[in-house]
Amino acid sequence: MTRSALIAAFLATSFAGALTAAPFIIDDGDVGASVNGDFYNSVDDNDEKSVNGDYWWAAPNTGGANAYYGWQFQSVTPGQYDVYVHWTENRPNWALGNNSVTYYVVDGALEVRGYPDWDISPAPDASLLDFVMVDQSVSPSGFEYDGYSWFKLGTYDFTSDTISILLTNETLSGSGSVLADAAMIVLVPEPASLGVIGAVALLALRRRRD
Ligand SMILES: [Ca+2]
Ligand SMILES: [Ca+2]
Repeated sequence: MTRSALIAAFLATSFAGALTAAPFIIDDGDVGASVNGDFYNSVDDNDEKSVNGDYWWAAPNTGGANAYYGWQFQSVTPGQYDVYVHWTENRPNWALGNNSVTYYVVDGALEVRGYPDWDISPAPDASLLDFVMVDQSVSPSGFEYDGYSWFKLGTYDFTSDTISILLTNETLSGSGSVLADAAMIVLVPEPASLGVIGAVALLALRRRRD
């Protein structure tokens, strides 16, 4: 094998490695999705472009009614992940999105509590990594996957095997709806694994020279 062929093989292997990190998506209603409080289910009837044609909406909690939506990715390989969310892009006028919606990123599980709490919160042994305020009055953007536009909340190191996203209807401003649709995680390939592949390629190259 020539040096250039080895490099080509190395690049192909690295690229294949990157491709194995397929995104995981949890849509509303899927296993791992949970809802509590005053969220209401809706289906696309006006080309809203929600994932799988459905979504949930809640009025902002200024009226006092709380709403919670959670997405839990379970049995994942701990590591670094890019975390994305999608909300409904086009909505009937009565359900315009709110401009101050907060998503919470949690390393660990969520606790879905019934009477008398009716809420969803990070489990006692989970860690809150971040909270990100987004403007749901405009369409999500930044990353295209599976025919949908996604908004990246961030890149985080997860030490547990459960990655959770929590959305509530607590907002700072705006009268529009809080929209719950889908969440997506993408494993970031470890530089170390690429280093191992490179070392193997170098060893093979050295062997050819010996
Ligand atoms: Ca669904
Ligand atoms: Ca959906």
